[in-house]
Amino acid sequence: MRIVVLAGGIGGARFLRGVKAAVPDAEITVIGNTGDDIHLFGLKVCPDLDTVMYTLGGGIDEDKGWGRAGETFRVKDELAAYGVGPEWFGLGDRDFATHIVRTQMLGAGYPLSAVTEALCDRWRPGVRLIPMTDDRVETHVAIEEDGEQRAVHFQEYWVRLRASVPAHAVVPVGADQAKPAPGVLEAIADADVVLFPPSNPVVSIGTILAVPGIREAIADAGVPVVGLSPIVGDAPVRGMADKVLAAVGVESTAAAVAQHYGSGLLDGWLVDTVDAGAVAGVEAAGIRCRAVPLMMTDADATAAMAREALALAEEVR
Ligand code: GDP
Ligand code: FO1
Ligand code: CA
Repeated sequence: MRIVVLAGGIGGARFLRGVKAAVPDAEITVIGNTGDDIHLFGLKVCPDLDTVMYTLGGGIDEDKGWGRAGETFRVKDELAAYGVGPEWFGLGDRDFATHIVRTQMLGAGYPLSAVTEALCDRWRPGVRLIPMTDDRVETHVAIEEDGEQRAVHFQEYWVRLRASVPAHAVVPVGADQAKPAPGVLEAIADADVVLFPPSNPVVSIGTILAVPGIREAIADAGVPVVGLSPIVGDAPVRGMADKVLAAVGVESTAAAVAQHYGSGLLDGWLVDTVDAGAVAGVEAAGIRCRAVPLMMTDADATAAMAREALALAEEVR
């Protein structure tokens, strides 16, 4: 079975563990969000690609959900001693090596997709991980801080400001000019099913869908497209997705997220059992909907979510 999964960071990576466990012989292609990418200290950092790679490859810090296990921050401290920041972004010593290798290869002329493949040679994530594009895309957020309006990089909004200031718009800068990375459209066209994990609908999946051609390829693939809600009980399970949903005018409910994707894209939608009351409304909008447990508390619960998503895909096929 060929499964294509659009993935952000933590929500996508953890769900992918469930997909791997549920269908061990599946051929899984992950289209990763690169809108969170940032250049720091001359290095290219790809948080969501790395979160998927480390999580599936056994190198993730399980508590934080990002960065390397057993991490130290000596390089960061030394940089700070030179007065070189940003101090608000915690790049660890082990993680730095990944960004050095990536930046070196990019400098030698390899596209990000080839670099990602090379990094995965070490981590063996058990999926094919492809960035959504080889072109530079950076999500920026129009904010209001101290009475002034300005645009900041997504990481500054998310990590430094903790999404605590009003956001008026979320813009995937460069997406309109970006091309899907090699293999992305082919994987979608060859897929038996496309899954949207419980990733951030705006800055993870929304950004991937903003690359011209990807949304169209999914709609045209003629295969079931099934998503899982990252919103449970009208709030994100973790993080601040409610803030970026508000910025694009979408309510923080499982039903509103389904309707934001729309019946033109989504065939099936899973909501958590606490949101069972949302099922009828989603179905009225033309999207098959089921309420099942959606908390990725352990491996079994996560695999069960993947099985439910694939079962719903069979129902709508
Ligand atoms: P990020 O890039 O690291 O923010 O990760 P993603 O975009 O892939 O996923 C973030 C989303 O995952 C958040 O909006 C969370 O609500 C959602 N999430 C995290 N853990 C769970 C879980 O156990 N169940 C569900 N349904 N959603 C979750
Ligand atoms: N998230 C944080 O909240 N604080 C950090 O200091 C931080 C550092 C960091 C370093 C490498 C990396 O791959 C991810 C990192 N993240 C950090 C997570 C990252 O900002 C994610 O993009 C966001 O959490 C949303 O996806
Ligand atoms: Ca992300």
